[in-house]
Amino acid sequence: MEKSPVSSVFLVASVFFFLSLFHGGLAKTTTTQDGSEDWGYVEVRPKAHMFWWYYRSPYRVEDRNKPWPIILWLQGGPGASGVGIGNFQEVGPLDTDLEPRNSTWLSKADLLFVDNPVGTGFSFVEDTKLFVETDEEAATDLTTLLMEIFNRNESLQKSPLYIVAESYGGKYAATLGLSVLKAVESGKLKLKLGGLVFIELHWETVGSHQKILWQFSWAPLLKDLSRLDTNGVQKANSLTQKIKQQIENGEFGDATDSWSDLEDVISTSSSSVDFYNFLLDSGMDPVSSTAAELSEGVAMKRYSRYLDSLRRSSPGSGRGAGSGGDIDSLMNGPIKKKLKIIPENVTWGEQSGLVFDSLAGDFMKPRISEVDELLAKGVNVTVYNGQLDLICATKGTEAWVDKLKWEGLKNFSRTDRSPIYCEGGDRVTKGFTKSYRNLHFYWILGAGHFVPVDQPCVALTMVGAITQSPSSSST
Ligand SMILES: *[C@@H]1O[C@H](CO)[C@@H](O)[C@H](O)[C@H]1NC(C)=O
Ligand SMILES: *[C@@H]1O[C@H](CO)[C@@H](O)[C@H](O)[C@H]1NC(C)=O
Ligand SMILES: *[C@@H]1O[C@H](CO)[C@@H](O)[C@H](O)[C@H]1NC(C)=O
Ligand SMILES: *[C@@H]1O[C@H](CO)[C@@H](O)[C@H](O)[C@H]1NC(C)=O
Ligand SMILES: CC(=O)N[C@H]1CO[C@H](CO)[C@@H](O)[C@@H]1O
Repeated sequence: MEKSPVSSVFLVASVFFFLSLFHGGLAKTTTTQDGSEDWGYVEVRPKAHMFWWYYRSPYRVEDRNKPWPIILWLQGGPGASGVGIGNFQEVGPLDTDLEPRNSTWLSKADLLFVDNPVGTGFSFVEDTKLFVETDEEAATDLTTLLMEIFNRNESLQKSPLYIVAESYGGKYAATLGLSVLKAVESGKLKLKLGGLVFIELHWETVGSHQKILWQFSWAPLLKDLSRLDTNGVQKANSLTQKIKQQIENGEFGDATDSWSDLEDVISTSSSSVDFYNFLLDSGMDPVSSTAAELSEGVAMKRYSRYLDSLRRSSPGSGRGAGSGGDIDSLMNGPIKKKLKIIPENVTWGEQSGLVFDSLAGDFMKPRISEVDELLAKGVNVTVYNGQLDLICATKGTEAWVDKLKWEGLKNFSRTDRSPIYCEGGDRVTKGFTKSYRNLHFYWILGAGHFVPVDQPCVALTMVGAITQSPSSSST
């Protein structure tokens, strides 16, 4: 893609102080010291309002050959809030205690968070008929949002946009990637697409006659890890057969329900293995249950248990934010107050059951042909996977990659991996990576599903490399 110098001119948002939002009168600024953050609603369709929040990096470097990148973060779910979870629990400038996060991805790029699709987080619809029912509809709404934000900000247009997704967000990324390319080609959208990055299209199915790779990988993997025995594997297998049959029959909604049953069976047989880190028990890892990247039924159960334990044991309770690290109180309290534009009757929730339900018919549908199309068009596609992730097990992701029809796949498979280390850290192997032409893969060691939370340092190194960020090192 064409490179152009980054202009330092950027439409400035106001500096916001958290003054008076904290008991004890403790004043804080956000870590974007130059104060450039901005947020708003875009009415993506009549009566459908999508919320976005943009942070301009205070670490911007001017480099003629390497424009400063922008990352659009897509949370999964479907229905999980990027503005809350991705921002405050994973990669944004502040954590849920409103303390600075030293591993924020802002040190490599500007960050754009969205509550996508409409109905998620602070986004809302004035009529429940307006929820999206397919990934394509979600992509169309997001493209409308990008037009609104990018078309009138010339400085933004000089930065390449990287779509970075976690979990179900990977499915959105594939459809959004194509939708953005189309809008750019037709002149409707003015931006440069830098590339796509995602993990874990774990609901992905590959053609009706092939295996459902991720779900099929759960039981054998857990058996190898001593977390399931043969009896447990047998119970899981009868459900995976059922899912396979339902997919073949095109019963995608039923397949989504069976997927949830499969999670339950595995959970019971394994004494509650954590789907986000197979070394842990459910609810033990720092984000999982609040992030609710789960089927709704299971999510709700674990979610309340996790929040209860958070309230009891939050290391942040009694500190500045007064939210005790509870993201729900944070978003509906100090953050809502700071943003000022959230309608009174819109309550932030980290996972919208209505949004999930509305997408249930699309949930199990594959997006691999979209990824093939993007690869054929020369778009850089990066897949990353945490070693300890179960719900999107690496085994499944690798099998998924093997099903690509992209002409470079054979050579990709033959290419050797290189070890990666944490930038500025010691020479401990933190993962591996390989690339062939525009397909890239990162294996991140010691990380579960929430890679930037479990391995913040190497995640930052990875994102700097993918976006070719001109920042020399992390801050
Ligand atoms: C893809 O990424 C590589 C670096 O990994 C870069 O050299 C190349 O320019 C990128 N291609 C596009 C089309 O952005
Ligand atoms: C962030 O801080 C922690 C401890 O305070 C430290 O171990 C870690 O190396 C720091 N990370 C970065 C990216 O500076
Ligand atoms: C909030 O209330 C207004 C009227 O005050 C109404 O028009 C709107 O639909 C409500 N929004 C939601 C999400 O309930
Ligand atoms: C694969 O690699 C071989 C050997 O380097 C090369 O001749 C061939 O053109 C490559 N094929 C593709 C499709 O990239
Ligand atoms: C994200 C961003 O900076 N948006 C700005 C784009 O330009 C308009 C018009 O000047 C501003 O209002 C936005 O804040």
